[in-house]
Amino acid sequence: MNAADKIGAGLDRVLTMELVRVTERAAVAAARLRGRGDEKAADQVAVDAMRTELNRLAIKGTVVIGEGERDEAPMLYIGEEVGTGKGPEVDIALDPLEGTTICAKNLPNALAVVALAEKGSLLNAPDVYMDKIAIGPGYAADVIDIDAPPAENIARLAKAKGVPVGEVTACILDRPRHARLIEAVRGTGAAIRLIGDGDVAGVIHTTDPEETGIDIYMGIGGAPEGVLAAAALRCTGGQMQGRLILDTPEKVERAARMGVSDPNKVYRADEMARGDVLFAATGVTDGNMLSGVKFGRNFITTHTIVLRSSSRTVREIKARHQDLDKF
Ligand code: VTB
Repeated sequence: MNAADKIGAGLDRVLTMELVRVTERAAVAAARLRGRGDEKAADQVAVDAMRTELNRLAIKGTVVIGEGERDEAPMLYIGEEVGTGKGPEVDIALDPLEGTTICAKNLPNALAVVALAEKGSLLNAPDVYMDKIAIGPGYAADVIDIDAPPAENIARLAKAKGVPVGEVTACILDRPRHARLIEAVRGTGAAIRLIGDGDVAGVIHTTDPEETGIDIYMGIGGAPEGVLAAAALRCTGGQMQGRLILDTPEKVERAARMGVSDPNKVYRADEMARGDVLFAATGVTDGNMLSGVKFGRNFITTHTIVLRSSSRTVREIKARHQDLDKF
C-alpha cells in the first residue's frame, strides 16, 4: 500500500465505502418524512440513523462540526465521540439533514452529508454565519477574491471561462441580507439561481457546471456548512474562500475559544479542511447532481457521491437496498 492509499494513521480507503452507508441511512430516514412540513422530525430521524451508522465504523472519531454545542444538541453534538473506538483518530463534520426546510417542503437538493478527516485538520467553526465564494476546478488561483466587488468576480470568472458574462450563473441563498449582492450580480447580466436553503449543495454544484448549471456560489450562509463544502471541494478541486462573520464580542470570544485567533481571516478550502479528507453526500430529495431516495415496492434506491482528497476520485453510487428490515 503506498502513501496515497492511507489517510493519516492508517485510515485506509475501505472507509470511503463505509462512509456511503452512513449518509445512505440518514437520507433514507429523512426521506420517509419528506414533504410532511415537519423539519424537526425529519432532522431527528436523520440524526438517529447517522449516529447509529457512525458508531459502527472502525474509527476513534470526534464530531467537530455537528448538530450544535453539547448543551443544545443531545446527539452528534460538537465533541461527541463516535465510532467503535478501535481505529484511526479522525475529525468528523456532519449534517444528517442539510436543508431541513427543503425536506419538509419536498423541494430540491436536501442532502445527508458527512466528512471525515485526519484528527485536528478541520476548522472548528462556531455556529455563526460565514461569507463564502466558490468556483469549480480548472481556474487560476486569482480568479475569485472574496474582498472584490461581486461584479468583478463575475467578470473575471466569465473571462476565465471564456464565455460572455450573460452565460454565467451564480447560486445565492434567497435572503433579505443578499439584496445588494443580488442587485450587483444581476447588474452584470449574469443569471442567479436563488435557493431557499442548502448551500453545501450550492457550493458543490459549482464543481460540475455542465450538469448543474451553476458556475459560482456567493453569499452568506452557515459556517458549519462552509466547512462541509470546503471538505468536498478539497476532494473535487475547485476554490473557495470563507470568512466567519463575528460581528459581536460574544461571537469573537466564542470563536477564540474554538481556536480562531484572527476574526477577520479569510480561509481557503484547504485551510478549512486540511490533510486527507473523505466526503459523502446522499440525496434526500431530487437535486441537480443527486437523485433523491426512491421507495419501490420491494426495494429502496439511493444516490450518493463519495469523494476522497488523496486520490481526487469522485464516485457516484446508486444503490438498490433490498434488505428493507435494515431501514
Ligand atoms: C444556510 C443554508 C442551510 O442555514 O447555510 C443557512 O444553506 C444559513 O442560515 O441549509 P439562515 O437560514 O439563517 O440564512 C441552512 O438553512 C441550514 O439551517
